[in-house]
Amino acid sequence: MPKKILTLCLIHQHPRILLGMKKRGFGAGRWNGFGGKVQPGETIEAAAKREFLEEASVKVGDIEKVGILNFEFQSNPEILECHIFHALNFEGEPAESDEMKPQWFEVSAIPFKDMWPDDIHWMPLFLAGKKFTGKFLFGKGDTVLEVKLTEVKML
Ligand code: 6U4
Repeated sequence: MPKKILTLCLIHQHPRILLGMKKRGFGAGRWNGFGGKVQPGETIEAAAKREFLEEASVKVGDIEKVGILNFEFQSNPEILECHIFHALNFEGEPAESDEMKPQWFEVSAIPFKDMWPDDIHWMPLFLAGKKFTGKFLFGKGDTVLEVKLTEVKML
């Protein structure tokens, strides 16, 4: 089964979180963290930092891996393995790019209805500083058909 490694990196400075509106490509029209595909020869951490810089002009410093989620689609045999990071510090003012329009949200007002439908499941763990692994199966129209989510001590 082919597998694609993706990164997703979020800045959470309580009580706010930085999200970006994806303007094109996979997941366009949804608010999300920042990230993308890991390039050949690149570490997953390096990819997470590169994507944040490309997408929002933000230079993240220390990042911590907090989750690994597999996204599977009924209509496509390719599995997306998404590595989720919490950025502990950063430099620069978030700025719009061709791909993303960044915006700060209060954590009490995260726009889940305009996000990937898995986010509402794992975001509470993320916001609570927990680590997790899991698997989501998507059907037609990105409906969630199956959820497996486990809190873990280490990744
Ligand atoms: P390019 O090559 O830039 O056009 P694109 O197809 O836009 O790539 P890319 O590389 O930006 O995709 O990667 C998709 C991003 O969406 C990654 O940060 C991971 C994230 N993502 C994918 N599925 C997700 C899901 N179910 N839930 C979620 N984020 C997801 O929260």
